[in-house]
This record gives sequence, C-alpha cells and structure tokens, in this order.
Amino acid sequence: MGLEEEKNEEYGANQIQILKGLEAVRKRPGMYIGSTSTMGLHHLVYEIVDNSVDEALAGTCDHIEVTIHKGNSVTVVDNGRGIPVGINQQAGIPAVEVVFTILHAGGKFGGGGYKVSGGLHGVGASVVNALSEWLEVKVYRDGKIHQQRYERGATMYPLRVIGECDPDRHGTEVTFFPDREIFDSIEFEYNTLKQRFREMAFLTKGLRFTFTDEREEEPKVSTFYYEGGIIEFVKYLNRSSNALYDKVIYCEGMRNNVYVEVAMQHNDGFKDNTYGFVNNIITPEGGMHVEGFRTSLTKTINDYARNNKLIRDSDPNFSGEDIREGLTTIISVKIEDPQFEGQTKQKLGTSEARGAVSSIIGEQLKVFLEQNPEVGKKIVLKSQTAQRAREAAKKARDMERAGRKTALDGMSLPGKLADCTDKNPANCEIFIVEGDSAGGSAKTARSRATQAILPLRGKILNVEKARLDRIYGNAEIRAMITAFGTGIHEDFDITKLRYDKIIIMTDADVDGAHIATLMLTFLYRFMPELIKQGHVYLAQPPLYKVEKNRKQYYAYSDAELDKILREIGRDQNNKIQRYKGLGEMDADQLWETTMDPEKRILKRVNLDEDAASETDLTFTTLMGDKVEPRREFIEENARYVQNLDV
Ligand code: TSJ
Repeated sequence: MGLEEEKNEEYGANQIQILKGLEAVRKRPGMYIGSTSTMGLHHLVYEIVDNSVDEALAGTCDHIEVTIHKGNSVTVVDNGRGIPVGINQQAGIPAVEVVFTILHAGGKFGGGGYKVSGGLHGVGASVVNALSEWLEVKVYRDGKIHQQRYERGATMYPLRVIGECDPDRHGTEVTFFPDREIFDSIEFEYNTLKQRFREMAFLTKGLRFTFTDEREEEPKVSTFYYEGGIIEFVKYLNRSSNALYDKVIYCEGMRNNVYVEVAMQHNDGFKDNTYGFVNNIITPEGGMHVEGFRTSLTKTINDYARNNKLIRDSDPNFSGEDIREGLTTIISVKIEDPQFEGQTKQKLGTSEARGAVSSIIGEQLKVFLEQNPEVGKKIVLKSQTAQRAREAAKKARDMERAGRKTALDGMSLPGKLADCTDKNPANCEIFIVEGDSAGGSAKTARSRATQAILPLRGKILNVEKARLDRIYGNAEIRAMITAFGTGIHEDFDITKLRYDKIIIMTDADVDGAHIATLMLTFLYRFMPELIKQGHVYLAQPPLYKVEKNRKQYYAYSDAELDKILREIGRDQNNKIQRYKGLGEMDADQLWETTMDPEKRILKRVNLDEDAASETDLTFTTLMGDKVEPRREFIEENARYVQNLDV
C-alpha cells in the first residue's frame, strides 16, 4: 500500500511538471504555432503529419491517411513502426507519452531514424496535445494495440493495451479535437490541407496520402502518390505552359550531411519559377540552397555553351536571369537542424546547403547536358534570346533616363477613345469594347455625358507571355493605360483614375471570354489596385432575344431563356435570336440590354485578398505566393465569362 502511494505521489509530481510545460503553450499558443487563426489551426495537422512523413523519410512508412470527421476532429494514421511504447529511462514513462506530454525544443526527440523538422513546424506533438480539447493515440506494434487519451494536455490514464492486432500490422494513429477555447474557429479548410498534402507527396516520392473529408453527406476523398517525386512536381507546375523539352532535368545526392534533390524544366514563358524547400517546407525567401543552385546553374550553362561552341568566344556570358527565363525549378534539401534567417524565418541560413547544392548541380547537370545535347542547345538558345531582349530593354531604359520622355509619360489620350463630357470621375465609366464594329455601336448607344468608349482591335497581348519592351510598345495596352490616367506599377496613383467604373465588354463566346481574361490579366499585373478597390466590371450582354407579339424579351442564360419561354408560352411564332456577338445588336439594343445603368447587369470582379495572403506560407501559395492565386483568379473569372456562353 505504501509503495503504491509513493508511486502515485511521484506520478503526481511529474504530472505537475508536465502540465506546467504545456500550460505555457496554452498561454501563448502564437509562440508555438504562429497564430490562433485558421493558419494556426492547420498547423496542428501539419505538426502531426510531419511526424509520419519523418517516418516515411526513414524508409519505414509509405502510407498516411488523414481524415477530417464531422465536428472537425482529425485522425492521422500511418503504417510506420509505431511510436515506441517502452519506458523512457529519463522520464520514467512510456516513450509515446513523452512525445505527447513533454515540450521538446525543436521536436528533436527519440533518436534513431532520420529526423527532420524545420521552419515553423517541428514544435512537436505535445503542442498539438496542449491545444486540443482531447487527443487519443493508438500504437499498433507487436500484435498489440496500445492506447492513451489526454485532455488539454493532461494524461487521463496510463498507456494501456486495448486489444490485439495482426502481428504484421504496425503504425500510429492519432485523433485530436482542437480546443475551441484557443482557436478563433476550428473549421478546417479542405482545399488548404489538400494542397499541402499534394505538396508533401510531391516532395516525398513513393509516399501515398489518402485525404478524406467526412463532414458532408457525401465524403470527399483525394489521394496523392508520385513515384517521380519532384520530377512530377515540375511537370505539374508546367502543366499549363509549353515545355521547351520533354525531359525534366533531375539531380540528386548527399553532401556534407545535406540531401539534395533538384528538378527543372524550361517552358516557353518568361518567368523564373524557382521554389526552394527545406525539410519539405517552402522557403519563400530562398537562402543558401537557392543561392547554390543559381550560381552553379549559371556557371554550368555558360561553360557548356562555350565548350561546345554554341556561342562565340567574344560573346558575353549569360546572366543568371537570362538562363532562368521560363525555368521552373524545385530545389529540395533535407538537413538535420536547419537554421532559418530573415524577419519571417523563411530563408535558409545553413551555409553547408549552398556548397552541397552547387557541387551536385555542377557535376550532374554537366553530365546531363553532354548526354542530352538537344536539350542543351534549346537552353542555350532560350538564354540567348533572353539576353538580347534584356539588352534591348536596357537600352530603352537608358534612353529614357538620358532625359527623354518615358514611354508612357505625357501621352495624349488615345485617338480611338470616345471620351465622356462629365469631368468628375465619380460619375464616369469607360467601356473597353472588343472589336471596331461593336465599338461603333457602343459609341452611338452610349450616354455621352458619363460613358466613354474605348474600342480595342482583336486580341490584346498576353502580358504573362510577353516581355516588358513589347508590352509597353503594344498599342491597345498603351491606349488603356493612358485612358485610365493612373499610371502603372510604382507610378500607379488611384487618385488620378478618370473613371469610377472600368467595364470590360466582350462577346459572350469563347473568344470573348479569352479576351476578357487577357484584359483581367493585364489589369491584375499592372494595376491590381483597380481590381482590389472594386473598379473593374464585366458587362453581361444577353445571349438571346425572344420576340412575341412585337414584345421583346432578353435572356442572359439558357435557364433564363427557358423561363421566359415558359412564361410567354412555347409558341411556333416566337422568334428566338441567338446573339453570337455584340456586333449583332444594333445600338438601341446594345444600350437597352448591356449599357443602360437602369437595366443592365454588371459583374464586379473581385480579388480575395485573404485567400491570396493566407497562401503565402504554403504551397497553396507556393503555387500560392507566385502562381496559383493569380491563375485561380483568372480561371475563376474566365470560367465566369465562359458561363455566359452556356
Ligand atoms: F508525433 C506524433 F505523435 F504526433 C505522431 C507520430 C503522430 C503520428 C500520426 C505518427 C507518428 C509516428 C512516429 N509515426 N511513426 C513514428 N515513428 C517513431 O516514433 C519511431 C518508431 C521507431 C523508432 C525506432 O528507432 O525504432 C524510432 C521512432 C522515432
């Protein structure tokens, strides 16, 4: 009896120590998971899943299942070795209990295996436990199922065996319910988590993710498995551009305790899409690994071009930028105990990574180019074109600096603009109209005082694909810039905006949708504030005109046409006209259906700022920060425009 009491006392004393540690986490959750917003909430999941990914990196796990249950509890299951259940000598409790109840610096506990944790994560499972109303763990090992439960970090009972399992079954299962006292909301976002799991699957070849959302009647399931790892990642990133060559260049190796993987492929675009990862976490500010890659790529390509006489001896070296034009790259390094720098700790400071990446690229890229000379030639040619364009743009800039007017300064209003007479921008709107003929009708139809018309000829330049010098030289783009009055980029000044509404008016067909998309792309890239502040609209011309007994009805969708026909009766004498383009309407019709502020339908284009910034840390953003939000934004709107063509 005495012995028993002593044990309990000791147990109790330990518990107090442990709870003090976890209490610190509950007091200042932001210090451990960044914030208590949705982002912090998702960190809980990443924190747990990272442990399973570590097990996969050790080569002892190849499947992770994540499930969001009704009510927002989450289960993570892996088929790894199972967290050890033996007594930890130091703590005097089972290792699994240590994992969940003792706060670890950097999550580096356990020893053995290849433990990598970095960036904002790596704070450990005990943090998740502290911030959960309850958490349950099951370990499948040696034919037994071990189980324990915690509530707000407190152990409910000693680890116990709750049953037997197939002796071949092994793994860890954790279910937790985020604490509603801590988080602003405990509603998980399926898409945010899904993007991250896809990214993790890309970064860990051979690892399968099954992600299920049970919160709705019809459960959603996604699985991610990439045999080729980051090679497939690069193909995915290049999926909507044209690759310059079929193969993805891949280099891999271990140097100075840094494991390096690089995959890259050029597309016919102009942007440099380089994404660095350290221990599966994106580094938006780059760092040593990215530096090492850049230096080595530049040197290797220049050497290759010279050694193979692809450029003349007198030609200057390509700059790094020249070579990286249109290049999509994933640089993934795995390091024990990485150091992060910069204000947001998103820049890799571990200098060994620079040498490791550069020496592996130096050796392997050279060999690749020698074995694939057709790829080498294409890269050199692309770099050459980039170099020439850059020189031309520089000359143009130097000339401007030498005192001439800048390309856009002091330009008079475009000749094609039919401006309005009211000079108070708050009352004014400008219609950007596709095609000269529709532009003509619009000019006749408009309310001259407040409505300006700018007709554009044909397709406008795709600013995503063209170089700056061509963009500035493009007549349609110059016309828009001068008509709006705000200037662009750093010179942008919203107070100079000449119209309160910028209305894009295109045909309700696929071509029209494409033109509207190009236009939105231009606005988004050059004057994003116009969209953010809600000045940009899409006109919505009707798809059909129905005439019955001299009365006219306009339908803006097939559904609406159906409704009208139901109301007026389906009659042989109904005259139904399908508008294929704005040009088919006369000025009166155009006014009545699309331009008259009293009757028209306008759709305001908006940009979800929150979505764009949340993504900044993750791939949601990777693809976020740089590519995806923009593409999604454009696709959203393109889809919307296409909807008009239903
Ligand atoms: F951390 C955690 F508890 F949240 C968690 C850990 C959650 C989940 C879903 C999985 C895991 C986890 C841990 N999966 N696999 C492991 N592996 C180990 O902890 C482990 C197993 C064996 C050995 C060994 O040296 O034999 C070492 C370790 C670290």
